[in-house]
This record gives sequence, C-alpha cells and structure tokens, in this order.
Amino acid sequence: MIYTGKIFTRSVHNPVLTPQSIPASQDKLKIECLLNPGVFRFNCKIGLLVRVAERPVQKEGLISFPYLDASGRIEIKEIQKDNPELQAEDPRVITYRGEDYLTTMSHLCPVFSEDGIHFNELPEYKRIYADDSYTSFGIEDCRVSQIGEEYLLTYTAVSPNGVGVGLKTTRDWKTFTNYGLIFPPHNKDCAIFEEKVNNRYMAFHRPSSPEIGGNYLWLAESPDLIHWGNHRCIARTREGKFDSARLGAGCAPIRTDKGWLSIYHGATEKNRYCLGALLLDTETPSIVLARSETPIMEPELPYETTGFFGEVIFTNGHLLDGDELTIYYGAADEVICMAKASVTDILNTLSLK
Ligand code: MAN
Repeated sequence: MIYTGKIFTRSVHNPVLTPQSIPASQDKLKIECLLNPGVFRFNCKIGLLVRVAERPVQKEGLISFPYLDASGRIEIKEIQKDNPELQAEDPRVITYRGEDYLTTMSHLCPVFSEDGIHFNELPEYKRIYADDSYTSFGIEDCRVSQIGEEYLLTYTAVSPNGVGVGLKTTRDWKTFTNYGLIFPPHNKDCAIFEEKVNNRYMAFHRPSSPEIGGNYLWLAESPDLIHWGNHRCIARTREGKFDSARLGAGCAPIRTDKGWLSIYHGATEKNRYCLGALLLDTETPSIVLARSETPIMEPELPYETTGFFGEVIFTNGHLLDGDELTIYYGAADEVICMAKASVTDILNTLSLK
C-alpha cells in the first residue's frame, strides 16, 4: 500500500524556539539562528541540544564573524563587503583571500521541557562550546543517542582543518568525556545506533568525495565507539530527485519489525532540503530494503521557505512513543519546529524492493 496523504503534522506552536528564546553567549554577539537540535529524554524531561549560531550585530558595509583564536579566545574578523577578494553569495559560508570561513559560530545549548513545546535553559546544565583547534569555527548539528544510561553526542566540528565529526559522552549532562574527532574531514551527519548490531556499535556518517563520488550516506561499525571501520556506502544521491546533490542521516534509526527506519535529509543543487526515509535490514543494516522516491516532508510553510537560509527542513533528533514519531527540526536554518508522524504511515510510503 502506498500512502499518499501528508505524513507529518506540524505543531500549531511552531516555531517552538527562535533566536529570541535564549540569551546570546556574550554581549558582543547576537544569536542569528537556532537550529538542528539533538533530542533526548533526561530526568523525565524532554531535552533539546540546540545549535546556537552567533555573530556580532552586522554593521553597514561590513561582514563580521567570530572564531576561536589559538589561545581559545573568541576573536571577531571584519571584512569590507566590497573587498574584491571576498566571495559572499552564500549566507552561511564566505571565501576571503582563498580561505573559507563560516559567517556564524555555533555552540550547543541544552534546553528542557515537560510538554515538548515550552523549553527552558536550566542553570545547572551548561552550554557546550568550541574548545580546540578542530572546533575553532564552531560545533554544529549534534546527534544525541542513548545506550543504557550513557548519552553519545556526535557533533560536526568545523575549523580551518576541515569539517569532521567529534564525540562526547555524558550520563548527567554536567560532566562530559571528550573523545575528539572520530571521523576526520570531510565528514558530518554522524548518528550512532542506540543498540549494537551483531555485537558492534553502528554509525551513519557522511564523508564527501570532491572528485569521483559525492556526498553519500555511509555506515561504519566499531568495537568501542572510537575506532570505526568496515565502512560501506549505503545511499547515493539520485539525479532529478529531492536528494540529487547530497544526503545525510538524521539521528539514530528506529527499530521496527520491518527493519531499521532512518529519517534522512536530502538536498538538491539549489540547496532545497527535504526529508526522506530509508529502511535497512535488521541484521545487516548495510542492506537497503527501501527508500523514499519523493520527500516525506518538504519546506512548505513560511517559516520553512524563508529565513536565514530558506527552503530548508533539517532534522537530527526525534522522540518515539509507540507508533508516534515526534521530530524537532531546523526550519530555514533559523528557527526550531516540531512535527509528528505515525511510523506506520512512514513505512507505508516505502515500497519494499
Ligand atoms: C548543511 C548543514 C546544516 C544546515 C544545512 C542547510 O547540510 O550545515 O547545518 O542546516 O546545510 O543550510
């Protein structure tokens, strides 16, 4: 059976978080975007690990952005907009004198809620900041997986060294163990499965190959969460479809009786970001049993089509209550929204090969 109706129902409270919802990390910075949260449950509350993207208030004729200097202090770089050595067509990234920079610097802020709609920052749970030469342009899009009491945080680490994946773990959201980079550049969109498969940890990741190959979704396994091997490419971009330019995993996949259901993002050459689904074999998740032909959710509402970077729906966190899936997602790279779907409805959109 192919389900043809709308799959996700958006919250009437959307957006649930905006750049005005929390204070900036310091006086000289302003929050431009709240986006792409990791999602978890902790102490009977719903937690979001929100990506907070900041920069100074922009002055006429200048582009200015923060970065971490060699001593770990936030510095501001200012460039004249009419400088011939500046390329600034993309609001997210600029190139200056042949070097790439991000226009904002991100950190991660945990916020908590009883009802999944109203979220607050709690003083005892601190924000997580960039802190080394592999995160000097920021930390982004953190997936939160839970195995037993342990939370596994896989985040995108951005620096002049490239874009890689870092791992931190915590049990109490107060003390963290840092493992540094587990996937070197260029890699992002890493999500660790919430249970072992054949006694191995499993993770989605997204290396990018600039020449032969592309921005494809890969699977890796590990005995210890630190050393990853047996890499397999499980989903490539598809010409003419919603995932024609790049794709990457959301968070940990959902175990269903049909296999592992993974919600992923796919983008076109025009940077339109939609959501799709993959169904993977339960015992051998590198086997793809089914994949969305068309998006299961796409930017439609004004808060998704316009914003810091419009036409973007990006999710890397959800909650599961029986058959009900609640996703939190970044909309237009500016605000955080929530939507619900039935897992059965999503599975019904997938035709098994
Ligand atoms: C990339 C990531 C995301 C972002 C999208 C859309 O895939 O950096 O953080 O939301 O682009 O801009």
